[in-house]
Amino acid sequence: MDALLIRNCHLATFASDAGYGEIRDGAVLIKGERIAWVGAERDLPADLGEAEEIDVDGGWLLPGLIDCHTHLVFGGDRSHEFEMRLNGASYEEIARAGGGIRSTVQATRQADEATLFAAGIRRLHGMLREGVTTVEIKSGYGLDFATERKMLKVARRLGDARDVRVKATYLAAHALPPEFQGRSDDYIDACIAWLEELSVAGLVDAVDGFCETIGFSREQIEKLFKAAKRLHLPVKLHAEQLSDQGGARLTAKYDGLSADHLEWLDDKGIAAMVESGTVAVLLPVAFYCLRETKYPPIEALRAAGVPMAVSTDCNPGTAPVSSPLLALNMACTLFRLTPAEALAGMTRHAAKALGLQDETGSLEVGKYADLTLWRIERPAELCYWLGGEPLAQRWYKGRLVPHR
Ligand code: DI6
Ligand code: FE
Repeated sequence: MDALLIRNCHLATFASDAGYGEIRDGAVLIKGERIAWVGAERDLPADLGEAEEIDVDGGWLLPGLIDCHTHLVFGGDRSHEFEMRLNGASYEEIARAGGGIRSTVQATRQADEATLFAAGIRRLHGMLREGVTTVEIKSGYGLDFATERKMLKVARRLGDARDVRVKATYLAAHALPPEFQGRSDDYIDACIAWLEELSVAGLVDAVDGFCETIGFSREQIEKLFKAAKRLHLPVKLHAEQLSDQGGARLTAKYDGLSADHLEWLDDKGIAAMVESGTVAVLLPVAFYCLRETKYPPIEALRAAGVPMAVSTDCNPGTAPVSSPLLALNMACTLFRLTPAEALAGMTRHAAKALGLQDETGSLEVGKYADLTLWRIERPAELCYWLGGEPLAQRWYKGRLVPHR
């Protein structure tokens, strides 16, 4: 088996729920696709066997970053709505007037697979350049069977085309398409029928929805979650983004992987998430772009011990961004996460938000060797510096892979 020893580095392992899990003057041994040994270099066992060695000159080694909530496959863009908002219209007003998610739906329906793939790969490159080794990609701009399938296929193809793990999430319950106007219950039934077919085709890893006054009710989402459970698919939810709908509680009831956004989350929601082990996914770029003033209850989540993940939410409406490092900065600057919390939120806790906690997200023996090497003096720099391309190398499943 191929063995590789990375030495002369500092490690932020994120091997426990607290802090960076820092090891100065560390080394990592990779065998095949997995981490075989991690620790201080002076403790390296004498009987390592044959291993290729690389000296990385005092760089910092972290787990590969995990962007656990993105909508990176879509047609068109929404810069005109950005302009409308600057002229005074609100996100809800634009949505009600047929803009918002629906305008991206129209553009995504019209785009062929090759166009969606080409646009998706450009955004994916932005993430790889900043150390991403796992990304979740949602459907939800098709809202009909053919286009939802097209989006999920493009997500799978992106994972095949680059050295990155892609998790595909079915988000047909994102908005009501015009052909179902006034018939939202019928639309949920259609979403369930399509889900059955798409999951049999192996295109779905998890099921998501938008539980909101401009999205779907708790009862409608519950019906969808029941169908997901019948198909043995995990669930997650856009919950409490614009109002308190009890979405986090509902997600917890179905042992959801994550509840995401959470600006309006209350104490009952937090208690339910503790009970079910559901991750809180924080999306500070959407908060910033919508100029929200209602903050997610960070201190209460922290006090309750709910794992907090941080993600880009890369989407054309509320988070036109493909920079995970910018999301880390905003998690600190806007939400007052510490850099250690923010980085754990894009490694360890993001893995849990995708059900991958035994596979990736920390530097621990047995996990996939998804690693990033950074030209920094300390990990906090990754949250502090805006831009700057600090990534030196990226390994995916034990292989050194391109990041540009
Ligand atoms: N909440 C969001 O922030 C994204 N979806 C959602 O349910 C925004 C999607 C969009 O505006 O295109
Ligand atoms: Fe989202």
